[in-house]
Amino acid sequence: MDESELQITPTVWNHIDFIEDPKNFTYNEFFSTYMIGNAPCLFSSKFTQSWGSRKSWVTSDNKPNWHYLLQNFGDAVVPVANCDVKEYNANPKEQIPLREFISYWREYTENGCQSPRGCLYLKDWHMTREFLDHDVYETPAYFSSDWLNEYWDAIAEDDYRFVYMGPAGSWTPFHADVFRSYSWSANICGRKKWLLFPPGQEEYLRDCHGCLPYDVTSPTLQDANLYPNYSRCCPPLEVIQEAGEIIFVPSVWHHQVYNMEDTISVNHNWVNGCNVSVMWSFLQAELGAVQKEIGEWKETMEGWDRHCQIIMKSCTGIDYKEFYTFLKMIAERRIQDLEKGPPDSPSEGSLDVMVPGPQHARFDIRKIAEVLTLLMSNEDFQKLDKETLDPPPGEFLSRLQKLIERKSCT
Ligand SMILES: O=C(O)CCC(=O)C(=O)O
Ligand SMILES: [Fe+2]
Repeated sequence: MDESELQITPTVWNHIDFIEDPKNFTYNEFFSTYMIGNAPCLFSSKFTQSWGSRKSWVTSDNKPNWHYLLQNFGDAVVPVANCDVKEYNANPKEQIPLREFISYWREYTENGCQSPRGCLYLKDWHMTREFLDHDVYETPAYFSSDWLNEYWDAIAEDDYRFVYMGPAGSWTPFHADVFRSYSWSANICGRKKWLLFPPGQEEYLRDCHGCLPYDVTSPTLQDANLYPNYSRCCPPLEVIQEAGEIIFVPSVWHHQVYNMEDTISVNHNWVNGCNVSVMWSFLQAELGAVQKEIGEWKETMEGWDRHCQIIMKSCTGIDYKEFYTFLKMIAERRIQDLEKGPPDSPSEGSLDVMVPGPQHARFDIRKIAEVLTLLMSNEDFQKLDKETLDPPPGEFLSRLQKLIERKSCT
């Protein structure tokens, strides 16, 4: 599956599957129907019932437990966006203590959702990284094949695990997720409204300059001079997510999100063998955009290709060399897992287990070999300084291919 294949998924979605019972929903089902199928779904609150945060962060009337949050995390400095101010299709952010955000929030609510500071939204707080020993939530096993967090945890640089907290009316503008990853998002308390567009529909939402909108509900989209293809766009899939429920947002599904009441959520972005080729398509598009931007210097600037990679890294968070390192690290870890010994779990021959096992490791290796093959045939990748790629990609790929033949990965 790559981005071009995603374009031909059905366009009209007016329904989201609701997964009611954890006992009747296997990893295999999630893997094949939702991750491979790149289709959204909504998990019932039974899936989050045992989480510490569902108890201690919420009062008996289902509101945020200010007292608990202040006592445990009040001094933490958190990123806060102003939903009333638009800055390049996003909202400007500031860093303030959680204590200050909560006192703002309480005042905002008491004043009928008004404040001279505007509507503030705490978002993208790397809370679990800061408070490792707190019982907040457990990542459901369905989302456990997560190469992004596995890689960034290992190099101890970053992670893609976030906490969001916002009053009724706070919202997230139209976007698709980082690296075109999957996302799961669970409401600890409160409700959200999601407007979801299947891959490809965003092309009809571009304005006459080719830019995507900030707010897909804005009446300006009806102006055919400004948004010439808007009338061809299907209506969004609208999903109301209740307290405790988890939404799965597939790759490249653009979305806009509203908090309908005081809401706290946790979310992870993740990539694995099912969508890594989508990430690779995205990285090529990002490099293409950089190359276009500084195209006029191509003939005169020494090391133009190297500069494009540097700019890409600073805008996108990753360059081609790091993407190779990322694939290599995940593959090496899977090889190690397989070498640890003969498979001892009943998972052999089946993906119908809750923890990724040997079958999954082999699937991962096969997918990495596929993307590595694409990477090696890419002109811009071929231009990278080979000395810095260790082991050389050709050598690494043939090692993977030998392993695949030997283990006859399916
Ligand atoms: O909850 C929000 O405001 C945005 C969340 C989001 O965009 C995501 O989980 O991908
Ligand atoms: Fe998102």
